[in-house]
Amino acid sequence: MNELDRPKYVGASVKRVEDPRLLTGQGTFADDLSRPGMLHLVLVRSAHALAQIRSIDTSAARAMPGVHAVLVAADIVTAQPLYAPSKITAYKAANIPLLAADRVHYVGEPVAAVLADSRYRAEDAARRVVVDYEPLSTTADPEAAIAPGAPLVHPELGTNLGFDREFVRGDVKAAFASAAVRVSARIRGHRIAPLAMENRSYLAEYSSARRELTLQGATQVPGIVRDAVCDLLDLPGSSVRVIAGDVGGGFGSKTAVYTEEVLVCVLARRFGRPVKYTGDRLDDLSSTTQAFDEIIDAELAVDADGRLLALSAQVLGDIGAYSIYPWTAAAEPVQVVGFLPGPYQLANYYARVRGAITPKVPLGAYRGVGRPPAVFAMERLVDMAARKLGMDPAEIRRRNLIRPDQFPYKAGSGIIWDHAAFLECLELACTHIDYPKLREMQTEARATGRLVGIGFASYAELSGVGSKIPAAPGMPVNTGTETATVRVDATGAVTAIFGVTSIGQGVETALSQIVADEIGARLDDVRVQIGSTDGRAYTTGTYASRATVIAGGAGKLAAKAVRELLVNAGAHLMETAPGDLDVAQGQVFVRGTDRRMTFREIARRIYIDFGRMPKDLQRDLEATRLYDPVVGTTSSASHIAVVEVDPVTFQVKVLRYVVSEDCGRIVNPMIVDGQVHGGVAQGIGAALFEEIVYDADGQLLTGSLMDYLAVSATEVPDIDSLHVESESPTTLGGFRGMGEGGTIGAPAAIANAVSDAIGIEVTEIPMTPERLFRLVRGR
Ligand code: SMO
Repeated sequence: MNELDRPKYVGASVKRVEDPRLLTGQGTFADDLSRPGMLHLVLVRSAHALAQIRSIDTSAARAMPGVHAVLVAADIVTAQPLYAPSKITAYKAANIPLLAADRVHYVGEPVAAVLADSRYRAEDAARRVVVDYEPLSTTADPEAAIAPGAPLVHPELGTNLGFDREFVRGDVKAAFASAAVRVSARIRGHRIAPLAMENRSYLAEYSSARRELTLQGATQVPGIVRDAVCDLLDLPGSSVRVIAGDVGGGFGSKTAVYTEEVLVCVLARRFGRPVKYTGDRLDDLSSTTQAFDEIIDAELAVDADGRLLALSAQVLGDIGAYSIYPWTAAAEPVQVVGFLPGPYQLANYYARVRGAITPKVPLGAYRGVGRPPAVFAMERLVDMAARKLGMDPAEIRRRNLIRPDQFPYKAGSGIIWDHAAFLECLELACTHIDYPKLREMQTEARATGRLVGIGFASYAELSGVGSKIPAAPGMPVNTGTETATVRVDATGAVTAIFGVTSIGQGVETALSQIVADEIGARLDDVRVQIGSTDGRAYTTGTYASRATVIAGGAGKLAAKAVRELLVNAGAHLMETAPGDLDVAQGQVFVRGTDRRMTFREIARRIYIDFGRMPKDLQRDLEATRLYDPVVGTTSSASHIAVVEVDPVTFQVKVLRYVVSEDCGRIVNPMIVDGQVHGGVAQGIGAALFEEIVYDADGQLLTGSLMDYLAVSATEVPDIDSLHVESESPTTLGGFRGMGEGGTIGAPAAIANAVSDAIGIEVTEIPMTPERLFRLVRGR
C-alpha cells in the first residue's frame, strides 16, 4: 500500500452514519426522554399583542390533581436578565423576561408556568389559569410603529426604533445622475416560520448533591446555551452540561437562547425534579423566532451597457418585541443590507437599515439569514433593469458578476469575496439547461397561451466565518472558532469529539470522512461524538454554514496531530525514521515494505508499556485543536427556475429547477445534493406559500398548519444540482459552507420566473394566487 492507493473518503458519497438510527426510528430527540419523577412544563401564553396584566389567578389551576406548581414572573429569579447586547447604532432592546411581568408584548409570550406530573394535567391546569388583561392600543405595522406618537411596545425604551445604521461607499448621487436606466421598487418578503419538524423541546435535570445541571434539548448551539445558562443561574461551566441529541431540524430557529430552555433549568433546580417542556405547533408558531420580515425600498442605476453603477436602499425590519440572544434583532435586517450588492461589481452603494419594534414574535435566524430577502430584492432589480434595456437576464449577470481576476473583491457593504466561481456557476447552469433552447421552448409555449417564465438568481454568501468578522458588533459570542478532540484509545479506535450539533444535515458523516482521511483510519473505525458541551471549553454550534468548514478544520488539525504521535511511536517501535512511515486504513507502515503496525498495536504499546517508552513518546494518543478560519469563505451559486402560472387560478407550478453551486471542495456529494434539494424546497415555500399573518392589532392569524401553508414534496420538482468545485483559498481543506444556499437563491429565481411569465414585476413574496390575481387585475 502506498499514499496513492489510499482510499479517500473526502469526495465520496459515503452513506450517512446517522441514518441507521434516524431511518429506523431510533433517534433520540428531547421529547423521547423520560425520567423518574419528571415534571411537565406547560406555558400559559399571552392571547393579546400588547396588554397590561391586571392580575393572574392561579388558584384553580393549583388545586387540580397532579399539579405540582403554578408560577408567575415574581416567582422566577435569575442572577441576571436575558439580554442581547449590541454596539449597533441607536440600539434599543428590552430584557427578555422568562415570564411576562406587568405587560405582554406579543401573542404567545409566556405568562405563567404550570408544572404537573403529566402533560395532560399540565395542559388542563394551564387552561384554568385566569389572566386579567387590559388590552392596549398598538400597531402591528412597522412603518406606523416608528412614526412619531406611535404606542410604544416597551415604554421604558422610549422608542420603537430598535436600531439604525448606514452603509456608504462611493459616490451614489453622481452615479445615479449619470445612469442610463434607473429602476426602483418596494420589495417585501413577508414573515415566515422556520417550521422545524421537531418543535422545541427541552429536558433539565439538577442534582444539588453533585451541583450538576444537565439540559438536553433541541438546540443548534449547546455551547451558547451552556454559557448563557451559567450566567443566568450563576453556575460554573463545569457544573452545566448542555446536550443536543438528535435535533429534528433547526433552520436557524434553534440558534437563539429561548426562555423555555432557561425556565426548565430554573425549575429543575428549584424543585429538584427533572422538568421537560415540549412545544406543540401553536407554541412553535407563536414563539419560535420568525424571519424574512423586511420592507426593502431600493433603487438600482445601470449604464446603457447594463453595467451596474449604484445601488441605494432603505431597509426596515419588522423585528418583533424582543432582541434575541445572542444574535440580536438586527441580525437579519443588517445581513439584508450586507448582502444586497450581491456577487456583482458595484462601486457605489448606500443603505440605511432600521428595525421597528412591533408586538410580534422576535425576528431571528432563518436558513440564509437575510440573504434570501436581499437576493430576492437585488435579483428583481437586476431583471427589471435588463427588461428596460431589452437585455437578456443571463447577459446582464454575465456583464456584472465579479470576474476571476478581480478577486479578492471588496463589496460595497465591506464584505470581501475570496476567489470564487461566480461566472463559472452561471455558465454551467446555462449550458446544462441549454438556455437558448429553453427560450425557444418558452416562445412556443407562450404562442399557445401558456404563461411560462424563466428566472435566474445569482448570489454569494459568506460561510465558515472566522473570528475577524464579528457576526454583530458587540455580540457576547465569538462565532469564529470550534474545537475538536481526536483520540486513539487502547483498542485502536478513533473518537472525534466536536461541539457542533447534528440537525439532520449529515455533519456527523462529513466530519467522520474528514477525520478518517486526515488520521489515516478506516471510516468505520472513526466515531464522531457531537452535540455536547461535555469537555468543551468553548463551542458555539451549528449555524451559518459553518460546521463542516470550522469544526472540520479543527478536526483536521487534531487528527493530524494524533497521526504525528502515531507515526513517532511507530518509528520508535519499528526502529525506523518517521519520514519513512505512512498511515492508512488504521495502520502505520514503512513505505515500500510489508512492515506495519496497527493503531491498536501502537496504542497498546504506549498505554500498557508506558514506562518503557522514551520520555518524548509518553503521550496520550489524543489532541485537542482549535480552528479559526480568521476571515470566512465565499460560497456562491446560480439558480434557474422555470415556472408556469395558471391564467385562471394563478397557481404557480415550478416546472424545472437547476442549481449550479460552488461549495469548494466537496466532502460528500450525496449530502451536498440533499442540502441543495432541501434548501430549494424551503425557498419554494417562501416564494409561493408560506406566510405568518398578523392582523393590524397584532393578533396572530396563522397559529396552525391549517393556516400556515407549508411547502410539501408535491410542490417541489426534480432539482438538478450541479457543482463547480473551486477550492476555497482561505479554509483548511478548501471547504466552503453550503447548508443554506438553496434557500437563498430560490425565492429570487422563482420571483424572476413568475415576473417573466406574467409580464409584471413581482415585488412581494409569497406569490400566492391571491397576490398574483391582484397584480394582474391591477394592471
Ligand atoms: S439560519 Mo443558520 O442556522 O445561521
